[in-house]
Amino acid sequence: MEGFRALNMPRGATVMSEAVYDLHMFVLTICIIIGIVVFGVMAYSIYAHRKSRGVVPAKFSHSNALEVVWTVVPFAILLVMAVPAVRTLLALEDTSAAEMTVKVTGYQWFWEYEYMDGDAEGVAFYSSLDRRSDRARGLRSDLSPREVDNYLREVDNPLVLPTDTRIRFLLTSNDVIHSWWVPEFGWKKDTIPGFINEAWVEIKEPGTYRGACAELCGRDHAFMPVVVVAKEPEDYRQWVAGRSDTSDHGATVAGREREEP
Ligand SMILES: [Cu+2]
Repeated sequence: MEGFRALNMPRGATVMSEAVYDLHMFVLTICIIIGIVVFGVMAYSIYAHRKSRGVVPAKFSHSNALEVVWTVVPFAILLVMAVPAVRTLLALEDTSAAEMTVKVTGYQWFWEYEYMDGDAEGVAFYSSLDRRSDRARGLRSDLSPREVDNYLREVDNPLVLPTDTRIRFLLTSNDVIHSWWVPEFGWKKDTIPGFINEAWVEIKEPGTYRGACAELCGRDHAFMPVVVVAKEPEDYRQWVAGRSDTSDHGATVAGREREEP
């Protein structure tokens, strides 16, 4: 059963990813019922009305009643799917009533996170590929990717967020288009130079959530993973307290010296 479930879309870890999952299951159920009915009628017709039984085909060519039915019924089914779909889409885009805001900036090839308000205001840091992944990715490296936990899926400074909190993201870029993507959050958003996109999450369970840049952004596109560590609000506050005076904004990127942008 577990293997079978792996074929389905994951539930994700946020309020919206679950809403998206529920919508997906609702529409999928309707599709399966339609599939069973249509193929069932087809199979029955092929079997019951076959030539060898001597069935004589009907000769009529038009039926107003039937045409009305096969127009109105699909239309009604589409409406039944459209209403919850639009409702979910609007909720996904509604970044109002956020309890805190994090600004995400894409760079070639790492991320910057800035906490915009609350206790964490002023906390800002770069998040780049962890050193062991960076070492192992070289062609003639002494370190094998097999020896690295979460190879290419680990960063030096993960984004730390509180659970059960409505968090707004402001997403932009400093050079080319990137895309910030954590599959378990149920969305991905392009980060575009000169534009600010918005999105939001409310993470339900503490844990580590991994993603990646999802927009081909140049040579090291494959080497800018996203790691989010979700903590209980109390643990998050402790992290902020221990963090705010030691912003390592000037850290190096995976071992290489880098200019301050
Ligand atoms: Cu990128």
